[in-house]
Amino acid sequence: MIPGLWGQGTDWIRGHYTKYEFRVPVRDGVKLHTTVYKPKDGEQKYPFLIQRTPYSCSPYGVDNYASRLGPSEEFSKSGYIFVCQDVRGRHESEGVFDEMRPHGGAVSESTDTYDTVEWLVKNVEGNNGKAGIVGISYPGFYAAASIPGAHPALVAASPQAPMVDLFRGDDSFHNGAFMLAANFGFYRFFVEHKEPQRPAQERSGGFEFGTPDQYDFYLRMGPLSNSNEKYFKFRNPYWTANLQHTSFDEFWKARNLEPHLREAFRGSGPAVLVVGGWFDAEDLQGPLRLFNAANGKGTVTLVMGPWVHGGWARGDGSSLGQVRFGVKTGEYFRQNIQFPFFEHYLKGKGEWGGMAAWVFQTGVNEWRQYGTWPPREAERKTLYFGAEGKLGFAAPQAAEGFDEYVSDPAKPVPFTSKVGPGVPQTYMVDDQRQAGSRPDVLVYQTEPLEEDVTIGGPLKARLWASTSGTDSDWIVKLIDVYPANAPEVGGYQQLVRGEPFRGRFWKSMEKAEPLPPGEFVKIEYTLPDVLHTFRRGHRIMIQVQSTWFPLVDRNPQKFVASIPDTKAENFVKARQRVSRSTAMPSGLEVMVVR
Ligand code: PG9
Repeated sequence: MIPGLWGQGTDWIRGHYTKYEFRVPVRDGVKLHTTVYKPKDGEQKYPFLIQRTPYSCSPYGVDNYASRLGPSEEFSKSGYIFVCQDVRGRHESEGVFDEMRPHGGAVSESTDTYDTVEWLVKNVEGNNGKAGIVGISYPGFYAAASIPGAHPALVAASPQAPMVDLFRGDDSFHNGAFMLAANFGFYRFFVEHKEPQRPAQERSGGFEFGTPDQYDFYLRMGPLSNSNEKYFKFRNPYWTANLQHTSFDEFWKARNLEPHLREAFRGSGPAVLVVGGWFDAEDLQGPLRLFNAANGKGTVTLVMGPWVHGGWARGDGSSLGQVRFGVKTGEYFRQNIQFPFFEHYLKGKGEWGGMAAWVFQTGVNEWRQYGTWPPREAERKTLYFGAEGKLGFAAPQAAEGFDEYVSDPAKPVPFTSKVGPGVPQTYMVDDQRQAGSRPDVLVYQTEPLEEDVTIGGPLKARLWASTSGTDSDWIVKLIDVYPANAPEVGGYQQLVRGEPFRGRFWKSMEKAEPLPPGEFVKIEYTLPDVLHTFRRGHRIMIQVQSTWFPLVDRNPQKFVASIPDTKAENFVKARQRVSRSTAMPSGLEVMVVR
């Protein structure tokens, strides 16, 4: 859900558009509630711009007008036939809802979109025979799901912060670690709204944490099993599914859109503008996965800007937390990228560059266009951990060497120093000084840089690590350290990218296996892409820790069959070691852009 969007206001919309409501029949006879706003000027033909959503096409009733239409103001002024559809099983639509409904069955989100486009083109007068689809977050997933098996009239799709694989990096799990606070908040609100017996207060998502301090709330909640016992009461099947499916099993594989996208990009289909935020705490992985699925085929452009979840749709995007971007990145995207893309493909107006990536380079604050992503000229290098907290591109020379700390699930490392409910989205650029000063966080940093260093593309953490336990989490964070004399932000340690890995998946995401206690094993995983310049005079820092709470649920550090079912007594302290020897070097592989 994207709060705080701009709006033209109902009066303006009523003056320029006429609203209709239809019940669009799809192939199995289910009828989907569909709202259509048509420009009043009947002289011209217009394309459709569709959004499909689980969050409601309210207000309902042909006389009740919305206060905003389209992804930005430019669209309603230019003239489009705006379509909003409640997806199957949500709000006014018939049928049964399924969380990220698997693709490929007799009916899917792809077939529902196909049937809708077919119906619209035939039944709504004054259309030009072309349709586009756009959406952010869950609606972004529906835009992505429209690509495989797309209707020929669907010529442009813009999935924005789409979930593509809920287990492998989107909202639910990151490398096997459960994103606790975000999902707890989301599933309090995202319930089976059609279930009649549910108390109204629960349906509206009302929930009292009883404390402003979420760290304290989740710590007192104890093991995940208590979440259902104490709060959800087993009444939210989506929350329960997250606790039942804790590996990359058939449930998650069926919901992974990636193989279907890969297949779709081999054929002809809509032009795609995939959009994501470098600092999106929810679905940063989805846009990158979608783009990578195309693998250079199809007409696909990746846009990544310095935004939180959906941040490109509202505000001017000139800053985030303490970080200033110098330019209005949100406005730039809406006016120079999103609007021209749809105008070109749906109305044949203007040019569209056809570049592979249109991305914002943080650190120097400039937009860049590349013919490939990652940029072809990027060179793979490793930032190695060294003795006494040193970090550098030279491999370690010492035959022996490691650093260690004790990880205690009873005193996990907070992911933010902010006290408050929910996940503050700015944690993605938060100051990491509070973490680095703890004894259970390892810190490695370069000397102040003599020249700018730009990193573009995915990052790969490669740790040789051991635990005295039999299961363990590893969290690797890449940080930009500002010089002590930087105005207003002296010494600021800005998180650039951080990602957890749940040790039990050291061999495969499909099957958990205990770690051999006290033995160094190789832990290797990918952190989502960045395009960031560490400026001259700054330092590059990497921190390693084993808890990141309550962003990530706690690992008991003792191997158990199911973490969400385990009891408090199984959560134990563990001694963690990270090797930095010649034979077992640890570090972060990055792609350096010249
Ligand atoms: N990114 C969102 C979400 C989807 C599924 C599970 C949890 C969160 C959303 O806000 O639509």
